[in-house]
Amino acid sequence: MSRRDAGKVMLSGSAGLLAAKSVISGMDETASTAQPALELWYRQPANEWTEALPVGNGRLGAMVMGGTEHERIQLNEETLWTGAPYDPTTSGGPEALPEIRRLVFEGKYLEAHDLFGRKMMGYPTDQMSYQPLGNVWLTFPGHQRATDYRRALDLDEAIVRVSYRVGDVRFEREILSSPVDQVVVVRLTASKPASISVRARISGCKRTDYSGDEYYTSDSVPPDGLVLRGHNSSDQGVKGKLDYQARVRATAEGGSVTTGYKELIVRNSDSATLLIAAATSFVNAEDVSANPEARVMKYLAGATGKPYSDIRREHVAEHQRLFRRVTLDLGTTDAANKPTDERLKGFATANDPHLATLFFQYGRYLLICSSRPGTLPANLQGIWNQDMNPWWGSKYTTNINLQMNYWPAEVTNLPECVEPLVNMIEQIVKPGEQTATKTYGARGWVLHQNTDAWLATAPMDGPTWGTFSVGGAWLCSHLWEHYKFNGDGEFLRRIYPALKGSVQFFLDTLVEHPRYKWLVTCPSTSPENFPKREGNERYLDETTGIYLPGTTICAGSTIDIQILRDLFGHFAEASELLDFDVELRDRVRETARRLPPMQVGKRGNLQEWLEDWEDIEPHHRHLSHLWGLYPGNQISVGGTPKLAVAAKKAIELRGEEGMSFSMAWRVNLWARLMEGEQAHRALKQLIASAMFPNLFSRDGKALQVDGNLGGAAGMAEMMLQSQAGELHVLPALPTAWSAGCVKGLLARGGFEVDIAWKNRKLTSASIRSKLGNDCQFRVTSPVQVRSQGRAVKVSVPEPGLVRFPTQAGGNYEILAV
Ligand code: FUC
Repeated sequence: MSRRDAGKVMLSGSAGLLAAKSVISGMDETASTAQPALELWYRQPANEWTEALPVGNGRLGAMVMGGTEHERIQLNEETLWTGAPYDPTTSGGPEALPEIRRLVFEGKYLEAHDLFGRKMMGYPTDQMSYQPLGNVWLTFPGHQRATDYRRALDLDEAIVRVSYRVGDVRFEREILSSPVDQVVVVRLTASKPASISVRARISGCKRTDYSGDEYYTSDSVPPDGLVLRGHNSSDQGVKGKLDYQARVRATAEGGSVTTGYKELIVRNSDSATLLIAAATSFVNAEDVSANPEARVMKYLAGATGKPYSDIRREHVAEHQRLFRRVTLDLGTTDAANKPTDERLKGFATANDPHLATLFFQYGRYLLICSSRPGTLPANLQGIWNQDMNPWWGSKYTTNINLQMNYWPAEVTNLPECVEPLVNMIEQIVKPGEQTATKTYGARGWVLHQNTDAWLATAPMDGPTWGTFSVGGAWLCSHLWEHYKFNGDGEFLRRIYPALKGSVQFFLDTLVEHPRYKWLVTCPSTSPENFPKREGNERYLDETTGIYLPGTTICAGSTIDIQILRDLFGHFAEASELLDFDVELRDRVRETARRLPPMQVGKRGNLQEWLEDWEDIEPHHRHLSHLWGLYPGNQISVGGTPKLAVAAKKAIELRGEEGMSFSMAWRVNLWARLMEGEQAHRALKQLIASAMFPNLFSRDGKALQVDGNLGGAAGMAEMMLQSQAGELHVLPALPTAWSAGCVKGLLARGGFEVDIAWKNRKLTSASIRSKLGNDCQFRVTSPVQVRSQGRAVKVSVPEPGLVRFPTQAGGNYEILAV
């Protein structure tokens, strides 16, 4: 199907119609040059996994290397983790807690650290790891000498395409992971009949290090298939209880399909289609009783006999239903004609605004491909992982990374993609209650700094990391944000118990600080950052056996308090809206008043801790104390100018470099400070220095998808903000994006917004009101508001703000006059 044909598929939805214009024709009101296709492309196959191109349907992921003679398609199924349902929560915490607190308040941090490690830490100390499923290997005899090679990932169709020439025959390969048919499909075509010959094998993965009691077997399934059967790995004493299976089935037009020893053989066909299905026995975090074979056979039965053109069409339509809601044009230069790896190499010095556009849309693509309704949330690597022992276990790290994955979801018009996160939060309340009771003697629920597919909630990794007790409270802010965007009262009712349970935990565990008299979390930490304190030196941590620069343990870190201020505020508002729990609401408001204020330190910085400690590592990757600026909204240039200055200072003290999630966070922070140039510098730094050739963001050596997703969110934040009860368009526009157009961003209060600008000035905005709320719109120069051809009467509540009523379903044009 050509690009133009694909466009027809999506013309059914109204949002799609809008989007179609600029994507299909490449034209736009403001852009002078036609936009190139939204694709990552290369002139050579991938050598490394971090050059391969990802597809995914939320559950089933594949990385395509694109070799000509030997193709490797690396597979993931998102529920394949090590271990089995387990609860690492230990008992004995409540008895030790008063002593741990006393030690912290007396400044005996190392003693407090060790006691926390002995009495409150979960066991095993680490959680379970996300696993690769296997590989499909394709051999195309005689294809080693290919010419005219091209490998591309089309973001608009969610298809990887590999094409090349051997002799006078042009070969093309398409690979997709269909959310409709729940299979990965490999389609092989050639320009000459009878040219497709391929041998396929499938293999699983083995751990080469410890705890290797996992196994797999592979075999052919005559007359047309392969099967992989396997069992997952035990991990740190948690016995593996997951079975998995994958199957490949081939159909071909012309020629023959047969099987050999562990091989599937297609000979002399005109074209061929391989269907790859996979599943595990995972049902949920408590249940692993599903039958993977039954699941796989069902997926295969559904897709077998369906023409590839139908599978493809339905796949593309379902992808575009989400993907095409937002279009972006920041202008295009000649650099856009180069392959993606070359563009990346030159990006630090090049003028290539279209690469930023591509990066933005890639972020949206990766979220769509790794988090769809009914799936697990996107983990540290989304769903793409080839390692049995991946960095950080490829888990759900809840002291920034999981949350950052969802930063772009609302504003870039992918609210459905949040559903897996909402679901996880609902599910995690139960184990979180166990941990609250057994570890703290408290009501409600708690989640610390990490979780996994089994929803472990205990403190983990050692006291330096595990004293972060607001991971769950932070997740609750995502529930609230989802409500702010969709205004759905039913949804508010649905999430209320999770908010309430989180609130209850902190009502029971906040303690009065003996010196300051504020209510504080204790023990606490500011994620992973070691303050300079007397006695903080090289220290052998007895829980993990590793040397640390002292301990991070403290009372009432700034991030804890910021998160709790929001949690309490959101809960109080929710209980008011739903008319629930009047007494509890009063108590929560009273408690919120006793939280510490944010403080400014001696360097003019927003303090990271209650005390004005400096950091052992001043350029530390986490920016936790800036939570109140972004993702929170407790610091703003207009509302709290002194704190905004202190926040700016705090960002500056962290320096201008860092790995991907750190740079992505900076983009959002600078955007909130309305510093477009700084936001753009951070974005350039992120793209130029923290990306693999396949545009996967990296934390040191490994993929971490948070940098992609947080970066995309930051770009949206530069173009539209709505956290202050008003639409603020172009709040942080850099000179590099002097003209442009974005369509389909979402704002809190139920608005969908298109914005066009020239010379860094708004030319027009178009607002679709979904809920009929009044719209407040921030302006820097006079505008006219029109709807259905008529002027709309506006009021001016304060200089720089216009306000007008809207009707649900109404369209409003804002025109610069
Ligand atoms: C936090 C970060 C690390 C990494 C890990 C997954 O611990 O500090 O850099 O991102 O999460």
